[in-house]
Amino acid sequence: MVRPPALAMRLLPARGPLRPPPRAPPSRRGSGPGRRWLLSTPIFYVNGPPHVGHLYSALLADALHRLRGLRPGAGRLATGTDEHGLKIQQAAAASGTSPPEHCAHVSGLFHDLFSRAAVSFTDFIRTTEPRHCRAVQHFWTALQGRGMLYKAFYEGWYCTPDECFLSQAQVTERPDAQGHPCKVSLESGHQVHWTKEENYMFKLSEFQEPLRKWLQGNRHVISPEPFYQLVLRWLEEDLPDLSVSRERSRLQWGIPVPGDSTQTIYVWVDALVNYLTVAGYPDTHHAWWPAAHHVVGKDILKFHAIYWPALLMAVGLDPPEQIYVHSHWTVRGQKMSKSLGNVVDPVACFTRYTVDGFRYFLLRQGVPERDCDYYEEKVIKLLNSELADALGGLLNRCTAHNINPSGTYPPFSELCFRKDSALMPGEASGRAVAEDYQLVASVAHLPSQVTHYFEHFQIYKALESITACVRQTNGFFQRHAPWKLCRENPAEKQWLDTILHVTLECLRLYGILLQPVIPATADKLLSRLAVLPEERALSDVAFLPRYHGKLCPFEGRQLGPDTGPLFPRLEMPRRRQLETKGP
Ligand code: ME8
Repeated sequence: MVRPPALAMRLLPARGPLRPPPRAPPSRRGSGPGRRWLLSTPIFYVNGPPHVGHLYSALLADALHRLRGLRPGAGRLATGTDEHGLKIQQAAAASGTSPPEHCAHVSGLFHDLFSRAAVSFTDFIRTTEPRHCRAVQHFWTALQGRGMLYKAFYEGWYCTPDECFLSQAQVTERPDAQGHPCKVSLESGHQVHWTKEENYMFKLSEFQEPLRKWLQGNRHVISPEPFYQLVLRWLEEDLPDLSVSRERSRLQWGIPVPGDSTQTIYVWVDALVNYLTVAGYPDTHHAWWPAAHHVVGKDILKFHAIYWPALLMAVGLDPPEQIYVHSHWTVRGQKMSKSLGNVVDPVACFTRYTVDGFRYFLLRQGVPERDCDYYEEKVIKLLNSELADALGGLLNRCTAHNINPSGTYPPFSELCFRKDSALMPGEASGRAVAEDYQLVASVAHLPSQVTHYFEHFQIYKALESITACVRQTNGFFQRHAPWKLCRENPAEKQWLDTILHVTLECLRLYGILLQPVIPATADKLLSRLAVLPEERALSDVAFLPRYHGKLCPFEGRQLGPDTGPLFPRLEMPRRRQLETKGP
């Protein structure tokens, strides 16, 4: 039986009621001028090589970090590897190497993947680093110093693949591969084992009310909203104390409990403290904490939204400012798993679709609220239609020599495209028509729409809006058919230049807004438009200033060199092509 936590707690000195800590002042929160943010991905287990799911978490955090970097403020992005615990100890044994060698190798694979994927991390933490061991031991000592730990006999189920303890209600029985009955975790389906040992317990049960108050006072702290509601529901259930150490005789690959050589710190406490380590804990973290914004998968929400805030409150620190949660990628409708042989290797995807192509696909198709499905045809169809044809085609059309022979950012004419607010009823608007005014309004609104969607963790919606505007711009170009206008006729030339100017302005804006998602392609686009690196921030975005009677710094500028198609058209896999051709 699991020892009832309340019983053990009665032996401890009584303490006053716990209150949730006050929030940080608004100036230090995640939005507004001069803001700071410490974005993080989960730190990944090194029991196997990285797959597309890990990459997705990193890309979400990277895109957010890059977008915020386009505005004033200071930010960091941390990622890394979670290297302690039974599961890693076992993985090293299975691969015939020592844990340190095994960890160094797999951690290197994550580091390489993220570097190759252009994830702009500012820190890559490994939990085996001395700075982290020091932070964890300091954190442990702080918990102990505040009377938050006690020793008790723990008896219950432990799931090594998930590295977590489970109650009877969280366990079920299923046949294993050989058909023998086997106890598994209800949530993950992984096998569990009965453990009985003396551990340190954390008084998690004391934090049920403070956690509820914290969440009720910060309605947007966990997004998307359904995950916030889920955590509130969890908090209505019993919240038992948490075992936070393992007997050293069973687990040697971990950080020892300070002052007790018989115990190893539980791998999840070790892992969660990484967010403080990267903030400089225990010396300089106050400069960054609590401006922590964690991006996590739904599988580890409980650890981040319940255990972690409680542990932080227990040492007198604020909970994180923001927890962004995403769902999972499946492959052709199936969960990714080694046994099914359908694990998607991101490096192979970079070769197939390019780095930016795969970044775009994951961020455009990934909807954090629900699981998303990956299959090759879907990626190719999306990239061909949105990046190669719509965006690349548009750039091609307005820079092609036959239509823009001088290769410049041509002048805008107020006479051809008159400001709609200046028009008297019935007065002609030059050559612009109603849809053109709609285009200008949509594109002018786009930067605020995109930043709003990013900050609400709806990057896919931001990309949807950009794509809709690209479509509208192609419509504008098609509608006015500038290739039919005669350059020798001054009135027609004026209108032709205006069409090109408006289109280039739209493209400039799309280039700036796409930087967080497809950095290399956006750079290529902006360089082709001769937009200098120092002209690519959100403050430089002012769209179509000439329409508002202001100067346009790009007007008359020579375009940058033509370095080929913006994005390559991809071939459908042969097998599928044949399948879809029919008889
Ligand atoms: O849980 N789709 O590490 P982990 C999308 N070390 N994302 C996925 C995914 C999928 N199919 N599979 C995994 C751990 N992920 C701990 C974390 S943090 C202090 C410690 C992503 O290697 C997702 O972000 O099992 C998930 O939460 C994370 O990888 C789990 O990685």
